[in-house]
Amino acid sequence: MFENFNLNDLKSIKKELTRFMMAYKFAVDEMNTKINILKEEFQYIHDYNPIEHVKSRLKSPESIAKKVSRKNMELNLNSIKENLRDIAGIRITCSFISDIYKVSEMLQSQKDVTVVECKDYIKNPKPNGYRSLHLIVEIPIFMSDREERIPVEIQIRTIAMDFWASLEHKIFYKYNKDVPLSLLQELKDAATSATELDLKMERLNNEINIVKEKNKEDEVLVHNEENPRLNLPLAIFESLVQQKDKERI
Ligand code: 0O2
Repeated sequence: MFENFNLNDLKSIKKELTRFMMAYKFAVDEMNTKINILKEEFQYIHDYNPIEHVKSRLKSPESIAKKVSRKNMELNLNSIKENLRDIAGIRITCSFISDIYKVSEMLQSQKDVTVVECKDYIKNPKPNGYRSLHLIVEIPIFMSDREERIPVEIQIRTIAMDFWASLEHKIFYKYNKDVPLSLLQELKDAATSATELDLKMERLNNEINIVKEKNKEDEVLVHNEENPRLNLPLAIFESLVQQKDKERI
């Protein structure tokens, strides 16, 4: 198949393809680092974690080729980079709808993150009931000889939205995209139930938070083994308190 090609040309194409895919892998790595930092910081500072799970994936070269042909795009790296913005994908699952917007805000406000597109399928669900917040962002990747801005698709959803989307995806493929009408209706009903569950859980969580805030007022601010969040050495803690006192004068 490659007999008409020069070996050096083939080697250079292989190298170009590897570099192309590697840039997306680095973008996923960098996004995962950003998300892990937010997760850890939130846990330490607010004693609470808005992110339940994170999954990431790189589209395989085979799926890229299929999508290029399905969308009638030109099969070259420039066109792929311009038109396929979900080669690097991250899915973040949160417990509550408000957490989705918090996480999205925190990511969007980072200086090196440029938001290219935001689709809010939570405020405007798809007709089949699909809900999720989709962002396409671009982040810079620094390599030995160049900097590239790479697009990453971020899907942020609740556990209930994720449960629904995975099942819908499985059914869609099981029936080879020709799902019986009755099943589509049941899926739509399930999406409504998932929305109701999300809203109910959010309400309950808000009530719990009010009680938590009230209890916090009574929290004893000392070095305390039951409260590792405040596990600062007493001397540092005292010195910081004195400093604050001085600043107030
Ligand atoms: P995969 O394998 O999950 O990546 P485009 O991304 O250009 O093809 P579109 O419609 O503009 O098309 O993008 P959109 O609406 O942002 O959706 C992109 C991704 O969201 C999909 O990726 C799915 O992962 C998910 N998604 C969108 N709609 C649905 C839905 O109705 N059900 C489920 N289960 N997932 C959905 P891909 O490329 O389809 O596949």
